[in-house]
Amino acid sequence: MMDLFSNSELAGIAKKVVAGQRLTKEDGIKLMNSNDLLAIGQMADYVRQKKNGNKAYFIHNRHINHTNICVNECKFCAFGVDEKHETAYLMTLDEIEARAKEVVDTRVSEVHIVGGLHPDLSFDFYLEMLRLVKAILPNTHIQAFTAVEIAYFAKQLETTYEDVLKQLRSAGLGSLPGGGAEVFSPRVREQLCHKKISGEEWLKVMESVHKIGMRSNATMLYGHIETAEERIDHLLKLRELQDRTGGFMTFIPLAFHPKNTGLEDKGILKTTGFEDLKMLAVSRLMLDNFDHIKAFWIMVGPKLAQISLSFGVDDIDGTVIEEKITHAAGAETGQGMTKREILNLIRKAGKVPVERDTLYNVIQEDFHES
Ligand code: V47
Repeated sequence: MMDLFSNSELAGIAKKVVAGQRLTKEDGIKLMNSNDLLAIGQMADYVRQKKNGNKAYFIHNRHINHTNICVNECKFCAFGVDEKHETAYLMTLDEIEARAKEVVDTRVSEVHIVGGLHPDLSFDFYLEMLRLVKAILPNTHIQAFTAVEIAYFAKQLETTYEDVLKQLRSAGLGSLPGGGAEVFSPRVREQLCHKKISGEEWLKVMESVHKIGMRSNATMLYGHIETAEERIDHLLKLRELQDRTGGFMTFIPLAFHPKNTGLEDKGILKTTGFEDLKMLAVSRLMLDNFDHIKAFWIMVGPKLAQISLSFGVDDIDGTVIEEKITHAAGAETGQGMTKREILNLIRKAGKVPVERDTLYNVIQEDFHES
């Protein structure tokens, strides 16, 4: 690999990657500002190969977004609305039960539940929701509530993050997804989501999650007003927490979708394939202590998610079934993919498909061609 890059502006970084050395903030910014996508991709692929061999992971999951009612009013979000908005909804426990029952016979191993910050829903509703889903799907892992929701519950109950998390865990919570991180930069948050908890607070919630022995994911919403430096700072803050706790499983860069958001009329366009691949590959290179980098196919599209398997990515999420957050913001992808379609994408990329559970235990890896 070194020979290939000996004349490249990235030769110094390639040398470090091959030697397994940690990249610096300056390296990260240089990578973000470089257009040598193939060099960046090849380095990321080298790291991916070392960490995950030829395996590409997916999960049989279903998403449930119980409410879009949210007090936070983030400018980048087209999903959250005020209680009085014509599209406002809150699923009843019966409706949530029906969604869980839909997948009883389908070997779904994970239910992913996130929603808005509802102004007056009691904490008991969430506990009841978890108990209900767990009763219907006892062998299914529930990955639910972003760090932002956990902080909101703790504030409402005037208690600690740990206390909230332990109560939710007793009701069936298995792990936390990575949403709500956005970009940690106070400048970006001030402009886009000033009501949302700060980046430091998001990290504190995750530290509590890891402290009580639960795992979680991490995300970054990119492609709006953030700078290359702010992206790298975000990755470095995650890397620093991961050094201390080891609790993160996967990092998922989330490609911003502008339609119907407060940024649509600011001239911000959808992210492009080039940027998406670069962001995924740079994430692989900077987050040397994360085992997995995931391309959420709902956001980058199945075709790009497939290509990203040669650019540092080893996971393309899963069947999903019903997704509301990105689709509210104009996603043109389907609502779900079948296992057969996922297997085909992975195989045609020359990788070995591995169906995993939420915690990356292998469910199946010997798939017969079908
Ligand atoms: O927290 C909001 C983001 C997140 C938009 O942990 C938007 O495995 C793009 O976190 N365009 C929710 N993104 C989704 C999420 C997630 C998805 C899949 C897997 C996992 C995981 C986590 O979506 C929100 C926010 O950061 N978001 N609006 C938008 N217009």
